[in-house]
Amino acid sequence: MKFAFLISISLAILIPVLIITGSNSQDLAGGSSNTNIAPPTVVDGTQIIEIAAKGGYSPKKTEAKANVPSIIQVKTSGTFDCSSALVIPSLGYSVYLPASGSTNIEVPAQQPGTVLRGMCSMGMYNFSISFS
Ligand SMILES: [Cu+2]
Repeated sequence: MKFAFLISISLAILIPVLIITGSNSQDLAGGSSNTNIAPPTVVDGTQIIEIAAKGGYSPKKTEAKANVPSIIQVKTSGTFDCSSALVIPSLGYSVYLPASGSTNIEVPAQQPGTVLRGMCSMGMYNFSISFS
């Protein structure tokens, strides 16, 4: 419990910093004004990559670390459009996201230079995560 408390304290300090430092790159990547999506962070050896899904995906481009197992956390909030039908072809993964919530997708460590692409089932919306 004490550990969890320390984590939440450090997150409370870290998250505003991450949002401030990440805001420039997110704007360049097409903007994500509606959600508080943090850039990838490594927690206990696992990289957390946040993606928002609603009327498309944001950020559209994410830079992540290679050679670390990752969890893509897809956040939905009143998502009733087709971005809730998510496919990641190279992982053979597809899911119907809940209208609101957070869905974890486990991704094994990726080689440097790998670009993981996700899209709605119709291929209309997409995002990419570049590992280096
Ligand atoms: Cu679609």
